[in-house]
Amino acid sequence: VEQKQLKIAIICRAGMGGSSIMATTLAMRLAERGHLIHLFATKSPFALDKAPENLTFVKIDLPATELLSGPPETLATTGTLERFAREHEFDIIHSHYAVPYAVSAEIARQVGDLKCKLVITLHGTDVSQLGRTPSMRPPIKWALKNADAITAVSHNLRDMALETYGEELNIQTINNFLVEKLPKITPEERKEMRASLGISEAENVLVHASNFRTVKRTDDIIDAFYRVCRTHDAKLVMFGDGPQKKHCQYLAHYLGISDKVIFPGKVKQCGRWLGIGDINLLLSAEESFGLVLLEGFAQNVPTVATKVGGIPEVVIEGENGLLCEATNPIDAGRKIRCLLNNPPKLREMKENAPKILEEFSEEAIMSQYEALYYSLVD
Ligand code: GMT
Repeated sequence: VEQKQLKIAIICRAGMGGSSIMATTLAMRLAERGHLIHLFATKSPFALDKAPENLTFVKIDLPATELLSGPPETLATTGTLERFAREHEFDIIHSHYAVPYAVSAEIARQVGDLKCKLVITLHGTDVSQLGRTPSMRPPIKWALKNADAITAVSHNLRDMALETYGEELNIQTINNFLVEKLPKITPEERKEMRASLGISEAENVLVHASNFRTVKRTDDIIDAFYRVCRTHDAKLVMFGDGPQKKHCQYLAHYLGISDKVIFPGKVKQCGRWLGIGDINLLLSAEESFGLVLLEGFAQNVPTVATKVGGIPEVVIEGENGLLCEATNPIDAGRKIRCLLNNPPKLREMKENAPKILEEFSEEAIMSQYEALYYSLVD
């Protein structure tokens, strides 16, 4: 049976980050499946390369005001959504990241007396940090209570959300997925990409990619690497940019390892760049999922990652990585050395790394979202 075409509004953060990649890719794939999609963000999301025919990007205009301390994003999103929802009669509004989009969407429904259903996907700090902030929790909880469906990107995040916002909520886990369009780098490309950063084929390379927010504990990465350097010849490549980057550069300099730590900044197709590495480091203090781990696995790069949040749902100890204690660079350094000291084990883990990706395929996860939408509108 032919399934009904759905009219869906998706709202996402425009800046660098996993939630934006997930929401944008979801929007593109749904449009490719024949649904009519409007994607809302304050600027064109970086993962939106070429919009398919059924996808319209809507820029949320943030009015400049000298009166307030920042642009009123919540209201601008509300007003834009409400206007488009009336005109296009959306079946569903799907907010990615609860703050402020879940709240904006629920206000839009009430302001415009809209009949559309509301789906909210929780991504991480909208629970772990903002959910625990007294000024934020009540309005977010209000939107969650009124939503027709709530999803969280890992079981751990779902459990934390129930604890934070109330056990009475019905929250289902729909995991993140690997964006499959990036082909694996070839050995020749790996050689060239390494050479472009001054790294030879034989060197041990540790990689990291993030937005350098405090929660990523990028300074722990430098500290752990410093400990590895005492016994091993290696390089560390830290892709991305963000608030802690300068501090990391200073720390590498202070520890006398700045010639071994490379900061290429933001790179296109970051997932492919991870393929130059032997181990992908993610030492976050908290992490609801860790999309970057899937990107590494797709390039046969296992990980040393902290045992926090949803990371243990993605990292199978000894198969695609090793887990270490959070905020403990000594432990992280030990785990990295353990892999570098055992090349056959590291080789085996590189081969095994992509196995877990079957669970997190685009096809599997897209079908779960589509099934959820149909369960709400049928
Ligand atoms: O929650 C955040 O801090 C931002 C958010 C983002 O926009 O990327 O990151 C979260 O969502 C990603 C996609 O679901 C997850 O892969 C990240 O693990 C998660 N970050 C944290 O939990 C710190």
